[in-house]
Formats: sequence, C-alpha cells, structure tokens
Amino acid sequence: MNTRTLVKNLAALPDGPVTVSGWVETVRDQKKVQFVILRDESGAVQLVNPATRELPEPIEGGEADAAASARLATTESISALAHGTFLTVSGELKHDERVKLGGLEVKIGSLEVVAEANPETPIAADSSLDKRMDWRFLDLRHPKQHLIFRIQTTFEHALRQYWVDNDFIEIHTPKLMASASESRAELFEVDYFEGKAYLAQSPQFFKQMAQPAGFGKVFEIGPAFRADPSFTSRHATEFTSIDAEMSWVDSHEDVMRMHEELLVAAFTAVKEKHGAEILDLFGIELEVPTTPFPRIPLAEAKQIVADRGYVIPRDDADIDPEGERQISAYVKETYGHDFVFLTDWDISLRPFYHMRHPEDSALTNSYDLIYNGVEISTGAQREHRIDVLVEQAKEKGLDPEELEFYLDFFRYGVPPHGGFGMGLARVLMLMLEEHSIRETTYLFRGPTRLLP
Ligand code: AMO
Repeated sequence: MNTRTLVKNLAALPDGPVTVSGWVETVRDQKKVQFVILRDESGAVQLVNPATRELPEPIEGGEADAAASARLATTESISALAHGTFLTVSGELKHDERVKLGGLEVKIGSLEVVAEANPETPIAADSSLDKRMDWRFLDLRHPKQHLIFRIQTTFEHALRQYWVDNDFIEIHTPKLMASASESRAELFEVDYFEGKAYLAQSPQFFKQMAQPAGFGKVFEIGPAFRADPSFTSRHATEFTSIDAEMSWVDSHEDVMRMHEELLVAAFTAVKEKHGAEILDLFGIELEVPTTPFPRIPLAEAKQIVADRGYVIPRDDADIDPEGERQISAYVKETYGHDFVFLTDWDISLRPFYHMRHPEDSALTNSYDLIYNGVEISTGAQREHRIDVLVEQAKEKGLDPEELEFYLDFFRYGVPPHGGFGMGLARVLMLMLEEHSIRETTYLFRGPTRLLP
C-alpha cells in the first residue's frame, strides 16, 4: 500500500515525517539551498533541500561521512531533475507562514526518481491549440484542465441525481446501427461482417423506443458520432451526448420545463462545489440560471436579429452562429439571462420525427437551447401517430421500408412523448468561456484528428 500523502492533505497534518509523490514543476537550484515545486493531482508543495556541494575531508585514518555522501547525492540528483520527472520524496513537513505556497514546506530526507521525463518539454504555455492536442496528456496536467474535468464530473453527477430523483431510468443504447437517425450526410459507415453498419449519430430512435416499452422517462449520457467535415470550434466527429426522453408530454413546453430544472440543478451543484476555484482559475463568477428561461419563437428571434442590423444570409435558413450570438446578446440585455429557448422551428429545418405545431403545420413543436451565444441542445415533442409519421418520413425523402424497425415502435401503443439531446463539451465550453470544445473534451476527435 502506497503511504504517500496527497498534497492537499498536508495542511491538516502536524509538523513531522511525510511522504509525497508528484511531478517536478520547477527547480530553483541555489548554491546553498535547493527548492523544488512538486505537483500531484491535488495541488503543489515546496520541497527544500540544504545543498551539500562537496564532501568534508575525511579525518585522517577515518571513514568518509556516509550521511554527507547521501546529502551530496541528493543535491546532485535535484540539480539534474528535468521538468515533469515523477518523484517520491520522504522528509519533514514544516508549517511556515513565510512560505508563499500554502504556508508549508517539506524538507527533503530521501528522494526517489520514480519515472524520468525527457528534458525537452514538447509544449509550452504559448503553444498552439493543435500542438497542445498532440501532447494532450501533458496539456492536461495543468490545474485549470484538471478543474474542467472535475467540473464535468460534478455536472454529470448532478444530472444523474436529478434524473434518479425524478424516476428516470438510465439506458445504454447501441452505437452500431443499421440506419441513420439524423442527417444521412453526417453518417459514418463501417464494414460489418458481410454488410455495412453506421455509427450512431444520436440515441434518438432507441430513447424513443423506451416509450412504447413502458419505461416512461429515460436518459443516457454516451458517445455520438457525426461525419461532419467542418473545422469549427463547436463541432467534433465524436462527442458525448446527454439525452433524455419522457412519456406523456402535452407539448415541447413540458420538455423545456424538465430541461431548465435539470440545468438549474446541475449548475447549482457546480457552483457549490467549484464556484471559488472557477473564479480563481477562470476569473468567472458562475451564475446559476433562474427559471423559466426566456422562450422566443424562431421567426420572432430572426426578426429581433434583423432589427439589430444583422441579416442572416439566407432567409429560409437556420439561425446562423452570428444570429445565435445576436439573439443571446438581446436576451442578456432584455432579460439578464444567459439561456434562451428558440421555439417553433420550421419543418424544413427539422427531422421527420418532430411533431408539427397544432395551429401551424409549417412549424414544429420543437426548440433549440442557446447558452451564451451558442446552441447547446435540440429538443422536441415527437410525432407518435404512425400514419402521420410515415407521411412525414416520405416528405423528407426517406424510404419508410428502411425505417420499418423504428416505425414498428409506433404500431403497438405509444404514449405521446418528447425529449432533447445536449452536447456535454459545448455546455462546459460556454460555462467556462473557453473558445473551443477541444478544451473541454478529454480527447477531441475531428476530421484530421484521430491521435492520440
Ligand atoms: P442535434 O443534432 O441538434 O439533435 O444534436 C444535439 C446537440 O448535440 C450537440 N452536437 C454536437 N456537439 C459536438 N459536435 C458535433 N458535431 C455535434 N452535433 C451535435 C449539440 C447539439 O445541440 N436527436 C436530436 C436531439 C433530440 O431531439 O432529442 C439531435 O441529435 O450541443
């Protein structure tokens, strides 16, 4: 059993013997004293070593001083330490207010180099994002990066907690599929024995399947794949999708209500646990959103954007990224809110499985959720009437025969239902005001990135 103490736990210990392990961050090698900043996964501590540069002359006829030899060896090995070397150090913990780093230091007794590091570090603070991604394991060593993934852990845990408290069932749907569930254009095809399979773009069909299966409410946090050739800061070819689907919704309004409650629960948990660190490392005072989030029909949103002087390039098109930024700015100015649901999307912009608006069949019972200027989620009530669903599939140019397995879900009693999908890395990117989902994805996958 390893007896090392985590750095974050040193403060609570009395002065006395301790063992710590971690990576060498810096070495200050002075003539009379050496300082090493050692970092483990919990924090950094200063190690100190009174330097022994040469052995005293042995007294005539006497033995060399063994303790002095050991101190000389320790001094020499500290001088040779490369940044990133992994050490185990045993020594004496001493609390001392004058030490800037945490008010304590460890006087080195013995030092073991557990794993050496190449002396040339391949990345520096000013390396390009791409270079940092090449060396992601080194890039991830920094406290800011650790915090991102501790926040991710808390965020996901809070989502699960909310769903468990509200009787949702967790599902794990297959990522190998026989057909597309979203746009065919973004489909990865793989050889599958004698035939072909496709990587799941979304758990869409299978989370819907849980409704006729009688599960009522379900969720999944899992991988999704999109053969999207774009190089934007918000697209990956593989991403973690947060999905929920529930029965007995009257409209997309019920889905939005669950969605906003869920986000409030998750943001509250993140703020409680990490608020101070987020302020310290990112300079951000995290805001927990208030409910209800503002809701604006898409057509109205486009008008607001136009009135602000931004013309979305094609009138029939989706609201584009600049349009999203503009509507977010408007919502922030008008309602002081970071989130906005854009509702009632045109059928031309939505997949066949969205339910049409009861009062205007050119629109759907659907929404996008925009957070700080970027879409993080799409949700909708689904069409559950089989005859209407088949018609809508045909209108979108889909062959109902290819979708037979999905259409069967609707032939044996399916409750009205709805749900949403939300990109995990996008939420974290916007929460922490990062510029790319590469920063908030453990290992990013894009058109030209399959390594490491
Ligand atoms: P949609 O395609 O809008 O909807 O995806 C839902 C959310 O997933 C995230 N996302 C992505 N994140 C990173 N890289 C990508 N290439 C990428 N594509 C999507 C976004 C987006 O808002 N089945 C529906 C959801 C539903 O109706 O339940 C769907 O997948 O944050």
